[in-house]
Amino acid sequence: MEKVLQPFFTIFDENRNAFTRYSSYEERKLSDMKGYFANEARRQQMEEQGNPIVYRVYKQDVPLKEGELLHCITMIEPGHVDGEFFMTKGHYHLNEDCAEIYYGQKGKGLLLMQKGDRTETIEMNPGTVAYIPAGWGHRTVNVSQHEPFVFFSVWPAQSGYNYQRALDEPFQKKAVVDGDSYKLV
Ligand code: PAN
Ligand code: ZN
Repeated sequence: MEKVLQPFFTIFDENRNAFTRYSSYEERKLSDMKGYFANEARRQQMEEQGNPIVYRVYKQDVPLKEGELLHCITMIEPGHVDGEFFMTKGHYHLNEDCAEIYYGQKGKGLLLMQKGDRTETIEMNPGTVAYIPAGWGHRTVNVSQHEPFVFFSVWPAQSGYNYQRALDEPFQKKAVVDGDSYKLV
């Protein structure tokens, strides 16, 4: 008999910026992000001088089959590499029929999306609900130098990830420090 997935819930812990319970945790340090920032020499230097965590992901695992929904919380630390803000690697979904929703919880971020030569940017504040249509590559950036950017994501369990494509077709827009704010270049 097929195993029945039990209903479950968790709670967003405001102090830890994480779910109270989660089935998997991943962190990405600067050492995991070779080649992602424009100034690779500076990234390497920062790796050697402490290798800070860039972002953390707290995920609820479900069976990877059509109909189920994956969801997670991402927390991007404040910081930058030679002016380029800390960000996620970014990816496309292997299954190009799979969309995704991001919900801003804390801090200030940008959602960078692209499809072919089209780019779109959505500023993410607490309460922003952003829709990433199927087929668009997506990356998030923390554009605060002082506080973490935290958001919730939910997407179809059969989406899969394609990180290589985001390297082959790099995100065209970069968010860089501009005084106490940011600008896109
Ligand atoms: C998000 C991302 C998460 C981390 O849950 O996976 O924010 O970013 P990277 O996967 O690019 O490292 C999502 O888009 N899931 O599909
Ligand atoms: Zn995604």
